[in-house]
Amino acid sequence: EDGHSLWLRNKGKGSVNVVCSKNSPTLALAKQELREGWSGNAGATVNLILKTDKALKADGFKLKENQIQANTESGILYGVYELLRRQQTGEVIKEETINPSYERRILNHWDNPNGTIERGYAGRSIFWRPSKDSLGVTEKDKTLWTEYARANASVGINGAVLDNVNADQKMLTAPYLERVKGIADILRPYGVKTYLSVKFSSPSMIGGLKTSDPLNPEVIKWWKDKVKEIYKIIPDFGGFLVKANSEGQPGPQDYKRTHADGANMMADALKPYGGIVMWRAFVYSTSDEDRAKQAYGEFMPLDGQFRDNVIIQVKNGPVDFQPREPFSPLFGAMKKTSVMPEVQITQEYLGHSTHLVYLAPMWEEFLKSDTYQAGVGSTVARCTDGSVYSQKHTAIAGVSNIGLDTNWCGHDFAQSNWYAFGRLAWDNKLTSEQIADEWIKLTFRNEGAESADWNNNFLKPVKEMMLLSREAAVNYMMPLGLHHIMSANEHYGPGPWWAPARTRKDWTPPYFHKADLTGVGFDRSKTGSNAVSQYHEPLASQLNDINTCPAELLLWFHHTPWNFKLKTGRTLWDEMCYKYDTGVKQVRQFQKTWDKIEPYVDADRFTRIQNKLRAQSQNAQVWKDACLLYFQQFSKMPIPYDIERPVNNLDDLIKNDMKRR
Ligand code: BDP
Repeated sequence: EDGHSLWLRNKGKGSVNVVCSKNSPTLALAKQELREGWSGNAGATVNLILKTDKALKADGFKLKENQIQANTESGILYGVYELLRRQQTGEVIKEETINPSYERRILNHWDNPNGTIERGYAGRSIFWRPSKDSLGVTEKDKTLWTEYARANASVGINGAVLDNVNADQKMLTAPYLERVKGIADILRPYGVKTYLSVKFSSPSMIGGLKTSDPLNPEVIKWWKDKVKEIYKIIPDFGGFLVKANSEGQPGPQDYKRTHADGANMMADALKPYGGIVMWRAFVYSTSDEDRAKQAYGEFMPLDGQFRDNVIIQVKNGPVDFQPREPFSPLFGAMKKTSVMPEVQITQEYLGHSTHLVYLAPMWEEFLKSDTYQAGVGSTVARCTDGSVYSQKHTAIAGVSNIGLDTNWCGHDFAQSNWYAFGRLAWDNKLTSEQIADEWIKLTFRNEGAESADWNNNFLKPVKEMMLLSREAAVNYMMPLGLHHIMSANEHYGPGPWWAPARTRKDWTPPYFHKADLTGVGFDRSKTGSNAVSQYHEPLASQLNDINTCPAELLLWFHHTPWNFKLKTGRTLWDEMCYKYDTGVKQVRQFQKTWDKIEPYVDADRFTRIQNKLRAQSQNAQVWKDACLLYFQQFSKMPIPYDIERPVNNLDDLIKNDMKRR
């Protein structure tokens, strides 16, 4: 059991007649899936009906027990996957109209043309290989890409950006575009569009021009020609993703132009073909300004200046995919511009593919956050899916966690995060509980599993473990609003001490935790950096007041005295100690839970996951010891005596951390 089959392991138990008047590659797949996966009434007939229906969006469908109706072929395919999933998980199948929350549900692959993956923890790229190897598409490539496309389609993902946001100009040269075409041809029948991250300075780097100034006529022409060349070979190409003037990447500001100038220039080139530009708002400079405030500061003045085929892609939090952040204040605030959320599926800051961390609770918390920007109930979900503001295009992106590892994601449970991203992108109102339930059933329930027994002794405890796992990680890594205190560069272990004089301050943990003898935390209140003012009332005031700011974000917004009394009755220092300790205990409990389910799972997956949980336990202990012993130098208070003592020395932890650099 190598985990390669993901959540797609159920073979159908019955026969079915599929009636469909049309044929096409996509419809052929829909029929094949039904025949191979059918576990409804044996001998039943299912009608697949393509028909224009105003109640349905592009990928939506009407579902009945024996019928799927859609406007588009991909709608039919999604209907088939929905029907089969419900059969397999025992969910009711009643007459329903089902539309996706977002028009575009996209994976961002941070894959480099040489086959490495930035922040990838599951092997090398499935799309790209070391440059000494040919770019030719092999049968093996095709098989893998087909499996990849099918997995995506089964959860509703309909787009893939094939290369890193730190883009390589090579990607827009003919040999690479030829391979992109090869990939697109395989993904197409599954309804998955291809997109590319592009380097803003491509015209000067590969086009022989002297500039990449977005207002220069030759540059404009270069992009138009390049786009034409792409659509000639990939007629359904999705568009560009651009990281500009961010972390050293080139951009329009290099030519004293704005983000809008840059994005619009590309949007105009893509417009005739229906392509879009996803322009990232992940920007911050070395200014003394609070890093958490900068994206808002740069993009808000541009609201309303973007073409309607530009979508501003905003990370869920204002800093950078930390275990817990408040939502980025840009959500809901940009009212005249399309905005799309970007979440990170790959666990850059959450234990890579060693820690079991189910991320749906984090995304659910984020999507359900109320921005108040258009009154109560203006959740991030509703502000981005077209419910609150009319947007020409809606989208959501997740930074992929897959690679060439046989089980795709490195950790068998990390597959649940790929699955969950797709499901939430399809329906941003789903609960993480529902998604975990589905995923466990599809991934672990064997043919013979006796229901009540399996439900009580496998499904229930494993689901509980998954649902607790994100909070556990927050507890043992960065509780109470702490953020960005990880070890530098690799972003795996703890590193609250790291602050070499030469390094940009806003890359070092002390910039973010600001621990001193008086307290700990970043003062973003009105008397501090005033980041709170970027939020809408009543949230701004709630966050601004140390007494009403939610405890889980306390140190994000307030430099808090060590002896500050929390609602729990404990001082901040004691609370911090208990949080770290709880995190360690939770992982120890996960180990017990997992050992106990041994009779219900194959030996391969059992052992793999057992080993990973051991490593996670050790790591959690290191996080706890490192952070408590480090912060204790400032709090100068004892670790509450009912808590397990640290087992590592701070000096050793620091020495080991430095050695790894
Ligand atoms: C950070 C990553 C870096 C990415 C950057 C981004 O550490 O590798 O390039 O985000 O999203 O989280 O552009």
